[in-house]
Amino acid sequence: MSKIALITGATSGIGRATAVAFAKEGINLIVTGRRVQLLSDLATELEEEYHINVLTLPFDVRVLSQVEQYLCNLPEEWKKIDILVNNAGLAVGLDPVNSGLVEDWERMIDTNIKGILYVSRIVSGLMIKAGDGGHIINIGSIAGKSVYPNGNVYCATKHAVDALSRAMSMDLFKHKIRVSQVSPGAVETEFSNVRFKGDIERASGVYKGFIPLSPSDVADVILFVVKAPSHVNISDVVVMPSAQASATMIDRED
Ligand code: NDP
Ligand code: 8X3
Repeated sequence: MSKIALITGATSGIGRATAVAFAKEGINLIVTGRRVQLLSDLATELEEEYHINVLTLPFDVRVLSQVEQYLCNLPEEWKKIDILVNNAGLAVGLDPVNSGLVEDWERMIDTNIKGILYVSRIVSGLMIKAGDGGHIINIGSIAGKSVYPNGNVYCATKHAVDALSRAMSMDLFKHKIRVSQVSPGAVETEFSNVRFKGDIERASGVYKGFIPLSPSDVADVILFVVKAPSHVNISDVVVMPSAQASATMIDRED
C-alpha cells in the first residue's frame, strides 16, 4: 500500500518542493497551508502528473481550533499517516530586541513553535494509534544552531525546534516513530519576501552574488532522510550553500 505523508506549508518553497519530490515516489499527500488556491493548484498538478491521491487542508497552524478541526476529522482512508513534515514557518522582521515589533515576535513564536506542537500532538497520536511506526521531519534552520545579530526571536524559535526535535525523539522512539531535523542555510523561496514584508528588492538582495540552495535541493535531503532503511534514523542534518559558512558568512561575487 502507498504511504501517506502530511506536509505543512506546501503552498510554497521547501514544502512545495518536498510535495513534488514525494509525489514522484508515489507517496500520497496531505498538503496544508493558508492559500487555498495554491493548495488546490498543487493538488491538481500532482494528481495529474504523478497519479497519486492528494488531500488539501487549508488551516492556519497557529490556530489550535483549526488544526483540530481538520486533523481530528480526517477521512478514514487518510488517518494512517506514515510521514509528517513540519515545514510551515517564517521569519518576520530583522530588528534588534529593543525595537523589534511584538506582533512580529508573536507571529514567529505562534507559527514556528506552537504550530509544530499543535500538529505533532495530533499526528503522533494517530501514528501511535495505527501502531505501525512513522517518521516526523522537522524543518529547523542554521538559525537553530547559532544566532546572528537582529535574528533574536527567529533564532530562538528555531532553537526551540532543535530542542523539540530531540525531545520528540525521546518521547516517540518507543512507538517506532523516528524524529529527524533538517536545518538549511539560505534557500531562495518566499522566506525573505515574508521576512521583509513584501520589500522585494531587499528580499532579493539576500541571495545576490552567490548560489543559494533551491527548494528542491532541500527536498532531496528530506527524501534521502525519509528513504533511509527503517532501522536507520538520520536524526539531524545541516545543509548549506557551498558559498555560505554561517548565517553571516557568505562569499559573494561583486
Ligand atoms: P516560504 O515562505 O516559501 O514557505 C513557507 C510556507 O509556510 C508556506 O507554504 C506558507 O503557506 C506556510 N505557512 C506560513 N505560515 C503559516 C501558517 N500560519 N499556517 C500554515 N502555513 C503557514 O518559505 P520556506 O519554504 O523557505 O520555509 C519553509 C521552512 O523552512 C520554514 O520553517 C523556514 O523557517 C525554514 N527555513 C527556511 C530557510 C530559507 O532560507 N528559506 C532556511 C532555513 C529554514 P501559506 O502562506 O499558504 O499559509
Ligand atoms: C533561514 C536562514 O540565516 O535567514 O532560516 O536564519 S537564516
